[in-house]
Amino acid sequence: MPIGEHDGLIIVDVQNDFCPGGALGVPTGEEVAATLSRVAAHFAAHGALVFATQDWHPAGHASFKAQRGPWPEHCVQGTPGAEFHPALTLPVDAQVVRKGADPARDAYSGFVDSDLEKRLRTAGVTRVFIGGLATDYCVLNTVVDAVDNGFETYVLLDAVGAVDVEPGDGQRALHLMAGSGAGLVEASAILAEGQD
Ligand code: VGL
Ligand code: ZN
Repeated sequence: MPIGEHDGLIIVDVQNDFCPGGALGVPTGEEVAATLSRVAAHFAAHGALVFATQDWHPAGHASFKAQRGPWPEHCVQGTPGAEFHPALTLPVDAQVVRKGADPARDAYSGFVDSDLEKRLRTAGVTRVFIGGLATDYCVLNTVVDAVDNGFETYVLLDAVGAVDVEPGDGQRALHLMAGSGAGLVEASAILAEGQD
């Protein structure tokens, strides 16, 4: 699948807290980071922009267990857990989009309480490819919102990883994304383009 200047890559929440050793570690987090680094370089080399979202909660966020939310404390602004995983290498002109900063409500989707949609439109992006963490929460919600906002949307099957609170959550999320109108593609197929 050839990548061009109207394409955008959205890398969702590839942060230490969603990788092994983190508060909500996805077992394959580091592989996802490495794969997305290669995909990001490929996009940059083909004139396509890269956006990276960052879950960015204030201390005492409503989604934390201490506040009767569903999650352990994670991705607190300015802490190591909120930093991008060291295996994620972004192009110099990548745009970072922070979300989840409202203390009172959660924002799984990169499009909620952020200017991601405006940034994509400003850049002339019409087609988006989405990978990252976690398949069953922030990837799912970002993908569904991208479709709802009218972007031609693809999920990078081999560049996502699930929290799987219940076994099968990640697989169910992929079915929901496909059902919402997103396409499913392998990052490896994009990277193979133009290499023979
Ligand atoms: C996420 C749970 C809580 C995610 C963020 O990035 O998928 N999951 N906050
Ligand atoms: Zn969060």
